[in-house]
Amino acid sequence: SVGVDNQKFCLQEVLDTFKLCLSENKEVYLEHYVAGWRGLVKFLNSLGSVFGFISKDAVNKIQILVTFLNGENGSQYVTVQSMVKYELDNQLVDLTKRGSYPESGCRTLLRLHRALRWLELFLERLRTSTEDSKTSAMCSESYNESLAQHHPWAIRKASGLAFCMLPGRPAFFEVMNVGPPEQVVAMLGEALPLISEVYQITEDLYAQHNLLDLP
Ligand code: 1PZ
Repeated sequence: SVGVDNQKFCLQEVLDTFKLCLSENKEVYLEHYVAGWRGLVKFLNSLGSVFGFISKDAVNKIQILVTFLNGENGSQYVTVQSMVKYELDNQLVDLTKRGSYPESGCRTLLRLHRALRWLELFLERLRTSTEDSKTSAMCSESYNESLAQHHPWAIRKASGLAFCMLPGRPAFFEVMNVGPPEQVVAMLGEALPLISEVYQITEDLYAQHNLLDLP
């Protein structure tokens, strides 16, 4: 029910979407990957408008991928594996500098993939946090260990300011709408291995094809 607006938001449903991402032979379904991100963006929006510049970029990237999925070559975009093969075989990716394909599926998904690493680190910190832990600190530590390495100074600065506006841990757990803190912790403990697996499979695929630094 991700994306159904007349229903109360629940982060568990969003994280469950990542369960659907993996096929039997461990390929990543783009449709569910994108649905997972849609749900996360919805969650981000519910935290306040200061995160608008972040969700705007995520929405833009989601939209690029959805357009490929629904386009005439949509059948090539069913999984991340088939997308990579199709775009590389047909030279649809700018490999070293921006050129004719500034919005390839491969480079667009790579941005979300890097953000998924941030999510993994952040949720793990959240899971093991205590009542007096600061969400802003957990968020910026996770960011510095992941996405920040790919962002220029201005974006790092803006992100740092936005993190300061995050609600405290109790309010943050409330917005997740999962239940009491123990239940949040249990839910995260279940969701995280799946998110890690989706991340690792994508990471290995991109590494194997030398795509981890796409412009
Ligand atoms: C709960 C707090 C949310 C914190 C989210 C942490 C991520 C901060 C990311 C800041 C992104 C700033 C806006 C745009 C950045 C783009 O330049 C880059 C690179 O794309 P390019 O310019 O090469 O096209 N975009 C990204 O790195 C993708 C960022 C997606 C972030 C999605 C966050 C979803 C958060 C879910 C919250 C549970």
